[in-house]
Amino acid sequence: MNTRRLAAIAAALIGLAACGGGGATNSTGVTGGTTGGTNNNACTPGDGTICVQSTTFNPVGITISKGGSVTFQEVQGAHFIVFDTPLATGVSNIGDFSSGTASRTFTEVGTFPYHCTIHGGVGTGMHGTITVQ
Ligand SMILES: [Cu+2]
Repeated sequence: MNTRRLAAIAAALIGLAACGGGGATNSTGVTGGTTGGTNNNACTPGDGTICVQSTTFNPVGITISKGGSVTFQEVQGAHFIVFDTPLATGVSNIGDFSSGTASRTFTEVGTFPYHCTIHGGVGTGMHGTITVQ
């Protein structure tokens, strides 16, 4: 009488789940800031906030009250933001913008256009308008 033995080999597969993305931790103390230029900043457009996205301002047009401020908030990309004519009194260009926020206060009524020199021009491409009433 023969006895057979069977050996069973079990193989286990271990899968590793890789998680991509995720928000960078900003330790600079700048609200919404990132030094990587990646799209990791939540931004709610409107109510005085202009989200600076990869090639657009959101919203393109925004209306605030006289004496109020607008805040540009970085979402993605590196930009250079300048105001066009007519210039609002006391409002300076923002210039290099690739992180954090920048606010400007408008003390006179009017319609004030601006654009990103990297992704747009006067009234074209990455541009926007601030209406003060
Ligand atoms: Cu730009």
